Amino acid sequence: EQVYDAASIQAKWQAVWAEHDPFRAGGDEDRRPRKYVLGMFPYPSGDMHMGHAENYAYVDVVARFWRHRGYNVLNPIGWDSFGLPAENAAIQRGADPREWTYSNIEQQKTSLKAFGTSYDWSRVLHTSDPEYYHWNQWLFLRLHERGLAYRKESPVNWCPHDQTVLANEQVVDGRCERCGHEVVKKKLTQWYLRITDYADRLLDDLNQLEGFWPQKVIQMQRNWIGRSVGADIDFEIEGHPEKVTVFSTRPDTLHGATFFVVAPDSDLAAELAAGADAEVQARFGEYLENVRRSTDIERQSTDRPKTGVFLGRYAINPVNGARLPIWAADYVLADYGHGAVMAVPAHDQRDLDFARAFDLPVTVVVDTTAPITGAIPVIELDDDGEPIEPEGESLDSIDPARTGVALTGEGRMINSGSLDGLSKRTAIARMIEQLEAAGTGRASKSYRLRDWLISRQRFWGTPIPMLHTEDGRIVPVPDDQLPVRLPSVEGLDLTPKGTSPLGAAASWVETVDPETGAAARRDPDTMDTFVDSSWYFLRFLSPGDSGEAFSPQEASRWAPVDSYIGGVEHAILHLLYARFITKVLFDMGLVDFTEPFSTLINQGMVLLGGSKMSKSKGNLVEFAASMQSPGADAVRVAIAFAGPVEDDIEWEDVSTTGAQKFLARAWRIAKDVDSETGVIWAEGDPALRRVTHRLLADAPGLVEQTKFNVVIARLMELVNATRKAIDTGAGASDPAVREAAEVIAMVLDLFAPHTAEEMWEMLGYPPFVGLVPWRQPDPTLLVDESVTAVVQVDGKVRATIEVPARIGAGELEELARGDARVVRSVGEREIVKVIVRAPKVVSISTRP
Ligand code: ANZ
Repeated sequence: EQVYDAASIQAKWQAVWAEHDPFRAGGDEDRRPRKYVLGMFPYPSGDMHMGHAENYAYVDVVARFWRHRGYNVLNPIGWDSFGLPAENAAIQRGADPREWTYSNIEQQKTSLKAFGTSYDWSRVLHTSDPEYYHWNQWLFLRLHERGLAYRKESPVNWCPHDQTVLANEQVVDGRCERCGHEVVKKKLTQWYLRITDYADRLLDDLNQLEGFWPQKVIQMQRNWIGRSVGADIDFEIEGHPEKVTVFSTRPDTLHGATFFVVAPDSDLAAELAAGADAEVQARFGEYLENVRRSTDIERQSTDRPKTGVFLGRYAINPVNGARLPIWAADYVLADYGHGAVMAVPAHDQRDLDFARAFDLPVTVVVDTTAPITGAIPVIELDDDGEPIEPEGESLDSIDPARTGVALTGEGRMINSGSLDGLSKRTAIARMIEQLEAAGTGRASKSYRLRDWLISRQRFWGTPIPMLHTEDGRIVPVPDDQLPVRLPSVEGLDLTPKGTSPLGAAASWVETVDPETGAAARRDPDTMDTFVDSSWYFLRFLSPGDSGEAFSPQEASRWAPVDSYIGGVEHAILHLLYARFITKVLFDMGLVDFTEPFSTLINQGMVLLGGSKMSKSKGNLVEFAASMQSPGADAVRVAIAFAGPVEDDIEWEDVSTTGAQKFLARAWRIAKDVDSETGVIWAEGDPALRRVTHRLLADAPGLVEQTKFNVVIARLMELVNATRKAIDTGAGASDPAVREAAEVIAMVLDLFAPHTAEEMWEMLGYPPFVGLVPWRQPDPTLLVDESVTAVVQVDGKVRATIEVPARIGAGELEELARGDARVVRSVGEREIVKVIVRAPKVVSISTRP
């Protein structure tokens, strides 16, 4: 007896697919509508594990689904092959990062093919190929021309272990995202991309993604951009030539400002301290030393005792001339707003904590006990349900100076001159008007988002295509001299030293200014790899094109990506950068859309023993090994069946044995059915046909909602019903059994493509089941089963009616009242009561 042999089925179909390449996207001549399905491309940093498998399995479900639905599907794959993981691994092994990277890519390609993925393999790209990074350099030059790439010296996040600069996003809880070492600040001159110019658009355009991206990701993007609306207010400083501006979201509270705080690590703090006496200078210097050692996270922590130094200087409140003592305190950050705040301790908790720590005055300017018109009063009830008279809460009883709790709620302005009596909202607007009229302030916005630092002092990345001339100019490498290729690694020491290893490649670094012919040096830094991944989805549309980064025509045909699938770890950085670059390309007229990814699907993580699978934790279930046993299809089914896509999967709870049994059961159905095609479905058993057609009707919606596990559950239901029909019902020759077997093969293709192809062949069809159009469900088979409802009038059965089993009470009542027999029996009498127990009984009572 022939048995289900996963390994040989897998090998057989992979060879057929490799030969015929059936999943290549259609070209210009293809008239079908298009879908662009993309999985976040992998790093070639070693062997792949079940976390990767999960991603590729889901991507393949979506790609295969749209093919069945009649779309011309583009589902490409490439490698994000520059970057630190490869470089570090190369350093540890003393290998050439190039050789190491490309051999990993080969290994991963083999694994992905063994997984039965339906990629268009003709479009593979590697970001570390000069053919690719050529266009990173091109992109950099375009950004530079538009003033969006610039250099500045600033304190940067520096990982002393990896000896490299990190973007804010790569610092997690004050530590290096890659190696976990504590990050310190260091001053360097670096290249930045001006993403802050796009802050408003990056924020506002999130609205169009609502409902298409996970809400969590949209919120993370919003928080990361962090737009605050308020005012800039200018303060005179005694004995200081220039005014100092602060940003405040609460300009209404300006009369309540009782002191002034500057970030200790700001230039302003240094200037103010320099003008103070020797003792202040000494104390400030000591304080600054301590501050330098703490991270931004620590500084913003609310439960940390407030520290600070009085600088012996005063700021003048522009509305009332009050003298506000100036302090340097680390809860104010140098790089947010203007690095200085007006402190309003009555209404800001951080300011209040500080005021209480240093005995500074607290002035209440918003009476939060005063009712605001339009606000709905909250009336509390006592145990007897009687309203409790409000305590008559007085401003005194909630005095922040005593309670330690700042008054941040709604209320009416007091102690604020002409603002008195106004609500917070009106007062904010009024104060901004007054400041603008007096020329001492203006409406303003602040953002948490910072410009994107892209310089890396590492070898394995895209060289920045700029030259430093002998006379101190910085000039671009001309387009026709791109790509600036990485030199050979030979003779270079890659161990991190804080300067780029490329600087030591003398014959590479030393060149000439293309305009003057004078000596010049190449910029030795390489680009953050997030530059590479910010536009790769466009390169897939015309890979290998040596004349341009991507074809705008192809982009307008295929892009934006319809379904983008990947891990939530990329919720901020990668997506934000890709959105930014897309908007720049839009402004350049190269793409006709402003958001790169129309739908985003985030899969959960695969855990082993409760923690994320990762090489560093050594808890990998290796991908390549699992392809041998239990096999690709079983792994894919088990993953998709393990739970909702967005949930984490505990690998120990995943049953590949269960999946194998299910696949064998499905396969056996195809084996038992005659290989005779072309039977007349309508002659088949209607009960089984109903199960089949309900799956055909429901699965598309379920797949679109990424409820893959439910689709598998429904497939299992159909497999069981079909087996029952074969063994104890209509028998294997019933057309309904054959129909069910065909539908099982087609839907199973989403999850277990090898088994599905095998079934399809056993059912007598030529390949490829992956390209078979979705069968239309027969609407007559989707109608519910019917039941007989009884209608009584005054206790006597007057009618029976056939109704759908799932009929609602209202609908049933309407049918009953409209039935001719019921109408006759009610006659002229008045109906006083109708009791409905859907779907079985309607009982009508009447009176004369
Ligand atoms: C006066 C005030 C009164 C404030 C009040 C708040 C409440 P978000 O919402 O995060 O943007 N601030 C401004 N620059 C700062 C900096 N560099 N470091 C730390 N704090 C800073 O916060 C804006 C508020 O944070 C600003 O509004 C300012 O305090 C403070 F009842 O001004 B506010």
